[in-house]
This record gives sequence, structure tokens and C-alpha cells, in this order.
Amino acid sequence: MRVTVVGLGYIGLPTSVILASAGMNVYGYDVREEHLNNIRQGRTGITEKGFSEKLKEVLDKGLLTVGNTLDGGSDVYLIVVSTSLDKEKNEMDIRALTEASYDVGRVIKRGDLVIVESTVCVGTTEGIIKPILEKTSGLSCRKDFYLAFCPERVLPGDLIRELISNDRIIGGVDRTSSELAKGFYEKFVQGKIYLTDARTAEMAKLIENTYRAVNIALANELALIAEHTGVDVHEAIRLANTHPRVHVHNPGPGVGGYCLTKDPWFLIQNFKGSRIIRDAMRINAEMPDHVIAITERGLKRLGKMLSTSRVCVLGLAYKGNISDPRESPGYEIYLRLKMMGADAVIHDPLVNEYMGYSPVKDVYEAVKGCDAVILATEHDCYLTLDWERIKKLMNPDPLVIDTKNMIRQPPGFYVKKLGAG
Ligand code: SAJ
Repeated sequence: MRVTVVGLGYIGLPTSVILASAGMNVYGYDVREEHLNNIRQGRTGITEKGFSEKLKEVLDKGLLTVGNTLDGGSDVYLIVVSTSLDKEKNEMDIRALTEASYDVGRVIKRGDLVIVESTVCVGTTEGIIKPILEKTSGLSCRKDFYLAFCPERVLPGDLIRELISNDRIIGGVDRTSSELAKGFYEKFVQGKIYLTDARTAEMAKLIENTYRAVNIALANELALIAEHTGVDVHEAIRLANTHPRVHVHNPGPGVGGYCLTKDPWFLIQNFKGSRIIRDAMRINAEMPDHVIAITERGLKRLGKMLSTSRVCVLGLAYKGNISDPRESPGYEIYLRLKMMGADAVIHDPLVNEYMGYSPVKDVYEAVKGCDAVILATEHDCYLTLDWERIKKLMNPDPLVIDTKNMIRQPPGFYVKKLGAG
């Protein structure tokens, strides 16, 4: 079986590698020539465990080839381009997906199966993608070719394992499409496979990330309440979670990444009556401002002003131990610090560059001459910092803002924990 994967990004490329490792003949298509060259040389920027070795193996064996032209030589076309958020309108931007659909429509033939994995608003597969494929191919969906939506559900940081072991939801535009897609995923997925219709599968994916975003917003609001009432929210949540039906998430400096920041907006795009989801997104988006407020108060208590202080943000990745900085709360904090006139710097050992900014790689270099450090990402390396050395490098009366409940009180620092009164 030959499979074409359209879009070799954070999900598309690892998926291609897994398919090739399962013995399929895989062709990876992407329009970015430089990216393709990097992939051929094994330089992808993806630091997921086991990925680089597997990529090298399938490239060496010729099981995976990549290029920027599409042909009709495959039986299955997997569309995995990213869908983004139009931040002005908080609405789905599917230009990349529609373009990919036109490209695939031009090459598919009778009997082919098209699978969409990109996250979309409910109704997109049948209402937008199917008409494009039919129009450009001149073929009829359900009769000549088959179409299913099967959302990716993998967690950055554990991607390779989850690609294989996670359960999958398949929503075909008809029963045959669902069954054909099931046969395809059964070749490499070890988890259960659930069949439904395309609209339900689209909604299920959006529910998953909305559930998480709303629960994080709850944890963030609990942190604000705890600060107000003089309680340590982490201890209160730990105790509440000993109840068998309570699973409170962790508060933090904001929600980053490419999924939780956009998928809830996709879910409510055509439902203007949303209240909980809309408020949750606002609460999460306001957390960087709250971190700035805590920092400002902490500095004031030490007789300093934010506008004349030097502040180091520890962590540019959007979450711990990964190299992905997209929608990073650390970067949001950095931007706000700059806006307030502070001299700001970011440290991150895993991220190379984001928005033209290259973080400092050596933490002891980064904290030199600082008045405050803000722990924004739970990288393991921050658990073993030499605080005595840091104290000597920072200015007198150093402040630490711990937004991730990572450290105990190091001697000689004024520590302020997000969520602790
Ligand atoms: N975060 C918190 N508190 C928490 C958990 C997370 O503040 O208790 C923050 C993180 O620090 C990060 C953001 O939320 O900034 C998102 O991190 P995450 O680990 O919750 O999720 P992602 O975006 O890395 O991956 C999610 C996953 N979805 C769910 O767990 C429901 C993943 O399985 C999806 O495949 C992925 O989105 C996606 O691609 O949709």
C-alpha cells in the first residue's frame, strides 16, 4: 500500500515515520523546499523520544520519501496540515487545508481513500473538503472515492508512543469510508478504534481540548481565589484530588501550544451563546498579565520598580521538557515585561528561536544582573538549579516568581508562588 501524507509538520512528519515503520510505502508532501531538505538530512527540530532514530531508519530503507509535487500513485491520502486561528476574529483559518484539498483533489482516482486529521470546526469535512475534492477530481464521493475525518490526539512530549497506543475516532462520510479508514489505522494503531460519522468525530476532537482548556481555566481561577484568601492552591488541589471523582488540573502562567489556544474557539465559532468556554479562554489568556502583576508587587515590596528592573523568564517552550515554543506563556510574559519598560531576557536550553528571539542557553549567564526571575516552564533542569550561585549573580534582594510550583524556598530569596496567598 502506498500512502501520501500531505503536510510534514509536528504531526504529519512523525505520522509518516510511524506509517513507514509499519511497512507502508510512504510519500510525504510539503510545499516548503528548505524543510524537505532538512528532513532528508534528518534535521527536523522535532525532539520527541525515538523520533530521529526512526526517521533515519525509514529514510535509509527508502520506505519514506519526501517531495513537493503530488502524484496519483497512492491509495490513501492523509491530510495533516495545520489549521490556525484568526486571532482578530477568533475563528478558524483553513486556507492551508483548503489548498491541500485542492491539491489532493487534482490527483485522486477511483477507489482512493482521503483521510483528514487536521482539527476543524464541525461540518468542515462534509461541507468544505468534500465539495473541493469532488469539484477538482470530477469524481463523486461515496461512489468513486472515500472520505473520513480521523483527528490526531497525540500529546507533544510523548508523541511517538501515543501515535501508536492511543485510541482513535474515525468519522467517515459513510459506512464504507469509515470501514476503509479503520482498515488503514489498524495497520499501526494498537489502541481501540471507534467508528462514527464525520461531524461527531469533528466535535469529539474539539471537546477533548476544550475540556482541558476549561479545566485549566478552573485551576487558574482557583489560584486567584487562593491568593486572595491566603491558601496554597497546590495543597488544596492535591487534597481535593484525593476524592475519587475530582481531577482538578494545575494552574500556571497561561495556556500555550497550538491546540488548547484555538480548538475551543473552533467549537463555539458558530455558537455565539457560549459562556463557560468563552470565559475560560479569557481567564487563561489573562494569566500572563497576572504574573506581571505579582512580579510588580513583589519588586515593589523590595523597594524596586519593574520599569527599572532586569527580569529573566525561565522557559520559552510552551510546556516542560519540549522544544516547542508556539503560543508560549513565557514569551507573552517577556513581551509584557518589555512593554512595561523592564530589561527582559529569556532562558531556555531546548528552544532555538521564536518570533526572531533566541533565548539564552546558559541559565547562569541569563540571570546575571537580574532583580527577578520568573519560572514559566516546568523544564526538569529548573529543579536542580544552584540557587546559591544564582544569588551571587543576581542583584541584591533577588525575587523569584514560581508560576509552576517547582521550587522550595531557596535561602536569601523573596519567593512568590502563583496560587499561594
Ligand atoms: N497546562 C496547564 N495546566 C495543566 C495542564 C496543562 O497550565 O494542568 C498548560 C501547559 O503548560 C501548556 C498548555 O496547557 O501551556 C497545553 O498543554 P497540554 O499538555 O495540556 O496540551 P498540548 O497542547 O501539548 O496537547 C493537547 C493534548 N490534548 C489533551 O490532552 C486533551 C493532546 O492530546 C492533543 O493531541 C493536542 O492538544 C492536539 O494536538 O490537539
